Amino acid sequence: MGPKLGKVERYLLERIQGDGAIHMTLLDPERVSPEEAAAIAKEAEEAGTSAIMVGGSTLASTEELDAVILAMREGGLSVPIILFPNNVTGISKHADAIWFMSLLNSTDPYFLIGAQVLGAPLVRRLGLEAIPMGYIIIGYGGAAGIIGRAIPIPYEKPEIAAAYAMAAECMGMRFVYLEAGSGAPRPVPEAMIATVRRAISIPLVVGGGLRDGESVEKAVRAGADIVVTGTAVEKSHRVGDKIRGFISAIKRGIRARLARA
Ligand code: 1GP
Repeated sequence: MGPKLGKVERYLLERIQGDGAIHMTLLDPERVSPEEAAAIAKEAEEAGTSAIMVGGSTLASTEELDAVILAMREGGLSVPIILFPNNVTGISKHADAIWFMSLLNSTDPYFLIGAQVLGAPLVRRLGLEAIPMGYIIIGYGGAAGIIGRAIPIPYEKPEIAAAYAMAAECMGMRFVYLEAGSGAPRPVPEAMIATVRRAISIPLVVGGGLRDGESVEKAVRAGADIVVTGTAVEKSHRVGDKIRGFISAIKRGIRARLARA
């Protein structure tokens, strides 16, 4: 008997199966106002993004988080809103689900299990769907790496990233996220994505520093099932065009993957 999957997780798996790989839009309540978030999310949904992730490495205000999510809801969003928490303050009752994650290469037990212990009773009480995920910081790492006290895995050590990903799968986590850090000058390298992809059978999420179609295509070609973009979308004046560009890149990446198989 397998685990009973929630609605959002089933939806993600179905979309990955149907499209080959999917795009998610990340919005940070410290970088966008509720009004901006609502407008970006709506445009992103119309352009084909599969879900909106909400969170940020230094987010401290649950009020700001709630306001952003409520504004998106009022805008009539139909794709799921998934929390991407940096801490217990990243939990909102207005979301559809939460990436219930452990920062596997943190040196601080708080980010491995401490915050999760504090947050789990609230997640349960609110009835939030928890999607277990192993979170691994790569290379640059950005604010997530510093706040999470990670020892980032060097870009040229894919086998170490694969070992972490295998450990995540062996521990029962159902997604693995390779995170180069928001705004990373260099995204997770293709060779690392490919090595991790071969090492696990659960879906692989890749994010950090993906700012153009070419980097998204490469990530998907190498084996990413979900690509996450935050900065590129937040900074764009034409969100719809930007996301459509990413989705075309995903399709090219899938075609290249299939052609190789
Ligand atoms: C950060 O992976 C995400 O947590 C997104 O990074 O802002 O560089 O797109 P960007």
